Amino acid sequence: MDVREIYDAVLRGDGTSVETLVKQAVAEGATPQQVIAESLVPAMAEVGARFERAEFFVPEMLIASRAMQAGLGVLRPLMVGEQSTAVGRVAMGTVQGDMHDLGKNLVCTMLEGAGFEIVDLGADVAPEKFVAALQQAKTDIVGMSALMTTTMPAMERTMKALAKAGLLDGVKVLVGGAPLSQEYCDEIGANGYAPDASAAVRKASELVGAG
Ligand code: B1M
Repeated sequence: MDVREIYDAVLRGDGTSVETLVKQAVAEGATPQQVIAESLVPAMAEVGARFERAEFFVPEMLIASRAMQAGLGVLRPLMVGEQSTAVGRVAMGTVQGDMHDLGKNLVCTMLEGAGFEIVDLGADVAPEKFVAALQQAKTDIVGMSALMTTTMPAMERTMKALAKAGLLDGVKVLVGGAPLSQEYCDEIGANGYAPDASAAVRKASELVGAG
């Protein structure tokens, strides 16, 4: 099967076809990573490009993202292994004001696949919610995702809230999301930046000393 068919189905926002085609691709020997890298992620990049050209609007972006999520739903069980002892515990959320959660979900799935235990705080996570999550249970890493330049400052606010609550000792902060950079990571005092989900796994392993 041509992975292009999955790409086209995501662009059409046809979740049912995406689900069927992803199952078919896997049955024919494609790896989850291949399907993600060669069809799902490029399709969302094209959705973004069409949005910028005013060919797509928010509803089209939304149905395309649901279609991609349907594909990820098929792949998730194949990527998440059964490990008896966790490599580390990660509390992960998309920062305040930001509803984009596909990338964060993908990072969570890949981390789980690599043996991390995930506490998924969801999207639009206020600094206080990150603080409360860390006060509730010890985590090795706090992961923050931001997809918009306008929500990047929420990462800095969260860093400050964590520092004020005395929670930055013994926990590493990992950040990521399309508009971020290593420079921004350094600027806000986070411990690691990853441009994509595979890099997030490498960086998280490094941060807990397992890399
Ligand atoms: Co929005 N959106 N969106 N959107 N959207 C972007 C981000 C945008 C770049 C589109 C564009 O203009 N080209 C633009 C932001 C511009 C800016 O920076 N200021 C934008 C805008 C403007 C908006 C709205 C304001 C539109 C409006 O209402 N007028 C609005 C904002 C809502 C809000 O958050 N408050 C909005 C809404 C939406 C939808 C709800 C419709 C939908 C999101 C659905 C969802 O996530 N459940 C949506 C979508 C789908 C997109 C695009 C098209 C695709 C994002 C995506 O899911 N990509 C996006 C354009 C684009 O990115 N080209 C766009 C696929 C995903 C797998 O990749 O999220 O980059 P990504 O994650 C990667 C890496 O970034 C990294 O690893 C992931 C996997 O490899 N990564 C991490 C991410 N988090 C990480 C964390 C880590 C490490 C790595 O460690 C912790």
